[in-house]
Amino acid sequence: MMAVKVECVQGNIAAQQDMDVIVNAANAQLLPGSGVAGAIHSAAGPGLAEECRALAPIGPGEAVISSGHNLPNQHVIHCLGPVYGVDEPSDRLLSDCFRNALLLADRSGLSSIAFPAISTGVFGYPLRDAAAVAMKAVADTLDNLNSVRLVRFVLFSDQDLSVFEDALKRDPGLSGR
Ligand code: AR6
Repeated sequence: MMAVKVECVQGNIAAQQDMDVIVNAANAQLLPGSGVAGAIHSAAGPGLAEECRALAPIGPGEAVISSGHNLPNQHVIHCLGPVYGVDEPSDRLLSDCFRNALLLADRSGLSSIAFPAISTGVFGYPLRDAAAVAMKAVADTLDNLNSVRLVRFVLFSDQDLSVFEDALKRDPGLSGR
């Protein structure tokens, strides 16, 4: 198994110049929304929403891939996270988002993927719990990756960054990598 690097940075998911694919915290219809989806669609331009029409709707935990349009990235993977306390089991559905996105990127031959903190905005998932789920999902998927070499989590605030860095350090499958 080749090494996969997992890192956390503070920033804007729509401004990751060096990544092959960025992940969208989408809605079921894959329409431009607020937060991550708003930032990605406005940077990508209207061609993204047009392409997405044929890919929608998706269900919680699912991931689909589109081109990146005017983004600096070749592709966007759109994931629908669970609405916390509504789409159950929320932890399983959130974990499916990360696993399905990683496997889709890998099958597409991509080597770097950037994730936002899916479900932790409008969808209400507690950040600390979401961070632990995200890290475990990545750790559990590593053995199945052949082309993905870099997994980056992009957090909007310094506070959110420290929560994700802490979860990365605590995950038994990722710490010490
Ligand atoms: N870059 C990185 N992180 C961001 C950015 C950004 N540009 N903007 C917000 N965040 P959210 P969800 C953080 O609400 O909870 C949308 O309208 C934010 O602080 O974007 O999965 C969709 O259309 C939070 O921690 O996604 C859906 O209807 C995290 O990203 C719904 O909201 C996710 O916040 C999806 O809700």
